[in-house]
Amino acid sequence: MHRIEKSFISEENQQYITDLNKDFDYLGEKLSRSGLDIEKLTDAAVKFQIAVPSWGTGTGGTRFARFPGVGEPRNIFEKLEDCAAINDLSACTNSVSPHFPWDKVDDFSELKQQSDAVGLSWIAVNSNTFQDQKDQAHSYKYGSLSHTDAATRQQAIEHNLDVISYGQALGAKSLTVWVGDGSNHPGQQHFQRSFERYLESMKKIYAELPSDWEMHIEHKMFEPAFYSTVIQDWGSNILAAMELGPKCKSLVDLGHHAPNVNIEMIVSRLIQFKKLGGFHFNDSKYGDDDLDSGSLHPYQQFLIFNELVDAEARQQEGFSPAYMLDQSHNVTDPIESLINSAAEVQRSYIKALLIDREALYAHQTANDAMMASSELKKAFNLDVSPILAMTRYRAGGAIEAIATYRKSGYRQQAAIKRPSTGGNTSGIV
Ligand code: RM4
Ligand code: MN
Ligand code: MN
Repeated sequence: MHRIEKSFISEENQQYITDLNKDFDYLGEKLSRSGLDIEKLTDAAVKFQIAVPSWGTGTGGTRFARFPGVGEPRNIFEKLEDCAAINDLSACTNSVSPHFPWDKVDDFSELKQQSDAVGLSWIAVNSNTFQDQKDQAHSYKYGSLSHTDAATRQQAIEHNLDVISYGQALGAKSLTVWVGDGSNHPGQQHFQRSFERYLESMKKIYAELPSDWEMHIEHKMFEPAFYSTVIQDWGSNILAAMELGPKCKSLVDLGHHAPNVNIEMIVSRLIQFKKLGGFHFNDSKYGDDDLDSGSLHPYQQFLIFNELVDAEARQQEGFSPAYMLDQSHNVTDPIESLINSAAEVQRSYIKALLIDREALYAHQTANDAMMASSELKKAFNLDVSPILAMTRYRAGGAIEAIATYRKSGYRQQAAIKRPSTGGNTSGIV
């Protein structure tokens, strides 16, 4: 397998460790003045893991074009190599979320062996009924699980059941369902009937879910349907999840909301009703742009983690969300974007751990808006980079992950080993 040697990473770390130790000690001293233990924070950061989407390892592209990079992975085995490189450097991405049929192979035990060998596991298998595959009997042009035609719905149901069986072979424990079903013209679709058809189909999938699995529903405001989508918002999402049962939960993709929507409050509601299944982290300015996590709205991401850490601290029942990235990398090397994004999400988590919860609750009770918001800002404004770097170092990753990646020549070697085949099915997400 194409890999970055551990010995190379530790040699590279040597040039940074002296400065890191100084920065870490300084930060530790500063934090201790507020009663915070840097070692505890570092332990928490070591435990924090976020999954990489297999489809994110290739250049995404837009509806207009895709400009592929060199040495892109051409199949799931090569995507797995890239995921291993990301985890070897970042030390916080030890699982992969695959997408079918893009990642379908004949022998899943071989794939499982490869992932075991590089220390990666599989979580959240994704179904795809938003594209037609060749030799497919019924088209998804007018929908899939909610289609007006029963045979098309049945085909979409069976695909989801197939995906569950692939996931079982890989040791995954959840199915994520996102459908592009919706309409482009007012009047095109009967809102209630299409939602009823969707629920009827989903009930059939839910009934076949292995006992230790969860099913996660992902909503999306628009695209490819530009007037209405069947699972448009968190309202439709949680209604469907409640209708389906306790093993069905909502998944929050940050890019799938209307601009200015208060996502952190949605997260709080989902936590309260035991319906938070997980996240697809990314960032966006206009719509589902799938920009790198934290690249534009790091404060929003921090506020989301404020809710998550709060639930963790209160030991909220039924709280165990799955963290995943879901981004489209158009102009960067996907490996670099994924390394950076994972660290940015981890950063939000660590900063949220700095919040003095007792003080915050007291300010909330006293209706002291100024002090309550200052409490959050105090945590957000602290630079926790030394904790992130020390976490990578202690977990065997790279102190300077991007610089080490570039120096390793991984992409240049991939360009030689993986000559372009002209197509990458998972582009344009
Ligand atoms: C969608 C959505 C889903 C992902 C596809 C590829 O916009 O975010 O999570 O399965 O893209
Ligand atoms: Mn998504
Ligand atoms: Mn999306």
